Amino acid sequence: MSCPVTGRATDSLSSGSTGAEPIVLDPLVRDREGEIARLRESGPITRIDLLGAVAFSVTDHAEARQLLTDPRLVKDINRWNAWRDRRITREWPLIGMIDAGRSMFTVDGAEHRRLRAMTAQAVTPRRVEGMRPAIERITADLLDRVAELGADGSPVELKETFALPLPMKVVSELMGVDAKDHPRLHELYDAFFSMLTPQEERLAVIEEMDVFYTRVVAEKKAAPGDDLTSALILADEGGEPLTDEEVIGNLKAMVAAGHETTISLILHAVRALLDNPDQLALVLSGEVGWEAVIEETLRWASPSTHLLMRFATEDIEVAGTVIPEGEGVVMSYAAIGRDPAQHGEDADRFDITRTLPIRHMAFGHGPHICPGAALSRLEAAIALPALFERFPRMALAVPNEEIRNMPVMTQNDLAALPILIDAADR
Ligand code: PLO
Repeated sequence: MSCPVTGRATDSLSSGSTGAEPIVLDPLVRDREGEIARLRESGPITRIDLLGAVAFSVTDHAEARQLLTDPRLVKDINRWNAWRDRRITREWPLIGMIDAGRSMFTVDGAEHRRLRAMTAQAVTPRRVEGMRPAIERITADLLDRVAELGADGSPVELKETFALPLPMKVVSELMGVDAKDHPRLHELYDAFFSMLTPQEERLAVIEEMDVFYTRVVAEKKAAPGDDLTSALILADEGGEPLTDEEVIGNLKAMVAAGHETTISLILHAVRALLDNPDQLALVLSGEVGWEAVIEETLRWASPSTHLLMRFATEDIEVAGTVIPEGEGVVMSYAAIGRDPAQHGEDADRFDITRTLPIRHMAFGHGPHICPGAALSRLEAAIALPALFERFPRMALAVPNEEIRNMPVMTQNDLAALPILIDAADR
């Protein structure tokens, strides 16, 4: 059998790590649970092969926590041996995750603090609370549409109708992106993340995104609005305003992160609850709160599967392994969330009755910890109860086992989630 993306043999895909051989990750994510289990078995630091790029994967909570505050690991792609030696080029399908322009996502240290400060301040828990009315309105409108589509008893695809449009609308209100551009942005992100997209097309998609966001920033410069992009342009705190490239980079990062990850959180929470009716009953009766659902979903079904990538600026010894200078390090959050040393022997089980706070690391840790965490939690805390209050007899329209992941290596992205809004005999 050969891999549809690279044409290389895929026999090793199912066999896992043998001795010093890296674990070859499947670009089509046909067995996500199996892959997480193999990573966990060969952790805490193991080698993975991502479409021809071999990197160190961190699979355990404690080691991840330690490395995420280690200044010897940096985001600068020019510190990667494989990139410097041209073994990895723009032809590599995952390059857009790393070589993504200058933004808070790609720089470190004092520069990073400067790029991140304003954005992070705009999405503190207190500030995002101000977005509640807007999120409630968006949610209610989308639910009206879901109700309409499902009124005759036919299945409704919850990703397309609810989980996908919601985060894009919210992050666009925040950043000042026009609603007419949402359909094209959805297509661009789908093509960007899918490993089935031919690389030539992906590079064109990246180019189109750059052109798009460059235009948004130019428009905001000409006519500033009441949005975070305009605020980033106008900010001159400390006398050092952000450059155009930096504003564009931050805008790109906010929209991409706000969109892709929150879809995943909402869909996986719905799916897990519908697949565990006993747990759903606890939520609907008020015995367990939505916060527990959200935090357990983040732990058990982390939206980020593998976060690419950091690079060792010198040899780093961790848990008896040496990560040599110039090697890449991936945070495998899907595996980290399942660490029994952190979450107990039943870490593989979805269980909303775990004691809060669940100390997961789905938002990362250290200087790059997700600045949008409060916003995504608020979106989920509004969307999920609204959905289940509106459709208390909702059910999966297909068996849980038939729900597939997208062919996306880095994100926990479902292809679709068909539901029945009123299944009398759930
Ligand atoms: C997506 C392409 C953009 O042009 C640049 C970018 C910035 C932030 C990244 C995002 C990309 C991919 C998804 C990421 C996000 C930050 C958080 C999010 C990695 C590369 C997660 C956790 O999945």
